[in-house]
Amino acid sequence: MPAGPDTHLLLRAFVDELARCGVRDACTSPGSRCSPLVLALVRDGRLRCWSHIDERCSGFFAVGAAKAAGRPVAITCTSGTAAANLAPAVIEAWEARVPLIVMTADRPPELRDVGAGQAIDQLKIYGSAAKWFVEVGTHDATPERLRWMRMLACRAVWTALEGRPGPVHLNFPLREPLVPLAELGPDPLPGRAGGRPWLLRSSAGEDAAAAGRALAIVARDAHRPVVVAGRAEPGLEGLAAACERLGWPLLADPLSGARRGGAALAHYDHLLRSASFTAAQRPDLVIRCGDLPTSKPLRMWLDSLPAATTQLAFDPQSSWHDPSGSLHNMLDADPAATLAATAAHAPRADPAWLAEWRDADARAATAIDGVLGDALSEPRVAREIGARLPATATLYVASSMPVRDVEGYTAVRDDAPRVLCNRGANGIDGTVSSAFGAAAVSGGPVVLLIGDVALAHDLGGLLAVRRTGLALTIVLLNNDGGGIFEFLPVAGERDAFEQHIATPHGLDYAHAAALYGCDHERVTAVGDLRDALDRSLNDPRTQIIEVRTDRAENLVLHRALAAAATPG
Ligand SMILES: Cc1ncc(C[n+]2csc(CCOP(=O)(O)OP(=O)(O)O)c2C)c(N)n1
Ligand SMILES: [Mg+2]
Repeated sequence: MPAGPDTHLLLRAFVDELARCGVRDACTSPGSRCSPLVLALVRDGRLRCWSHIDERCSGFFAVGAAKAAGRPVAITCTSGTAAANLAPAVIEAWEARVPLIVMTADRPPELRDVGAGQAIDQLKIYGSAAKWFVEVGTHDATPERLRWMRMLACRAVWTALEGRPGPVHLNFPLREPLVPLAELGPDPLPGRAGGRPWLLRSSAGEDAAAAGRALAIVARDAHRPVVVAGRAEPGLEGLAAACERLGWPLLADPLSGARRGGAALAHYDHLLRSASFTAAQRPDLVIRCGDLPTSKPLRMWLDSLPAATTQLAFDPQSSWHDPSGSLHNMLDADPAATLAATAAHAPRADPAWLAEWRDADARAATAIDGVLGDALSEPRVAREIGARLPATATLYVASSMPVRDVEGYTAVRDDAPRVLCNRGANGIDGTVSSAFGAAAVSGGPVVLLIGDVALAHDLGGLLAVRRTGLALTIVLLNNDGGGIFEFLPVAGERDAFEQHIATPHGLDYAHAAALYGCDHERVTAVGDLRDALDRSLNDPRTQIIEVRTDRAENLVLHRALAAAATPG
């Protein structure tokens, strides 16, 4: 953390959240580097701070207190071997399933491994005995970072408690001056109203009916709820009917499986770019299911909603998807089952609320179709595939523009095919192999929509054609490089852009097809794409259906689409 009051503001917010989450006791031991942590714990006023000379005693005292109270105890120590002296207690806490919040002080990065005193490698120092490790880093006390700090403290407490309880370890690099040089002012980002934690995490267990009743209570005062559904496996198809019954707009990424039914909206990526639309359609409750969708306008919109707008996420797999720290509640419960149960208790929303969203969605669809016309462009291919594949098919989408175009341009469809994508780390690697893996276990045909760089990256994956006897339909969008980068500011850096970022390669994929024993066909018209798709879906061989596009034209087309489909 930097010098000045920032460190102390950030730590004050962190400790404030510990107290709001129910932490009542903290253990300290002496040192210089840890003084910001000690001061924050002592000065909060709500924690009983137990002082110990020896960190080993301090750690075991914390274990005893947490065990007896059944709630997490915070513990801090200074840098160096002090942190190592907590190891026996951290190990005991892990083995005995005792929740601890371990906050070690550390030297900042510039003072590590350069001969500065009392600096050892503290990163993951407790190894697998810590349930969760965070290198907190150094930050200015901006509202965004304060929000993150509050969320971090809540996550530390809930992580220590949930599932198998145990110790979590946060390592705090701290810079001098280690004491505040002036009175700390008011908090630039105060906590939630009513003393509530920034983020509450609760578990409904298997009881969807109970969760549904609880959600109906949360939704009771909401007149304008919105559901956001992102990637989930298994899919969230069941959300569609519940949202329809409730009259709640459902902003559904195709990767959620929920882009179906009378409440689903397909073109939120365009709608949410409009300041007038977002001002008019302001929700008073947001319910998030699955991962966060890729759409940047959607993410920015969620971040920009006022703090008073309750945002709740279903998170049964502990994904903690909340990069901006805007969630109020996380619920460890099945979203589709809970919303179905909610529909039994909550009244239907005013039909006008959903109708406004649907009308805007329909207008965006008409505008998109008008701009796309019948030319074979990248978004047109995504729209066509989304409309054409049978319900029995699986669409495997590559990262980069294919996943974005499928999100932005696939219409709502009740019999939509399943859509999968490697979005865990957003890599463009291994996509061909993953699609073959899906084909190995799927009853229906598997179609892979992939860019040229991603295909070049996993060309070796095509060996599965000969070695496994499996078949894919590969739709290759070949714009000779990473088309996505044309959208970024780096595209203006012409001296390095083409060669080092866009990476054109000039590969003729007909040769790759021949090498690996696939068919290859280049299509230039929508009708030809349809024919090629239909033929391939019934063919036991693997086809590469190639569509050549131009990166610069693709950028212009996307801008025209945004201009036409974004409400004025
Ligand atoms: C393994 C890996 N390396 C690098 C990247 C960075 N990256 C993101 S998109 C992209 C270009 C992808 O190009 P292409 O597959 O042709 O799709 P397009 O952008 O043209 O739609 C790259 C290199 C990544 N995501 N994963
Ligand atoms: Mg490309």
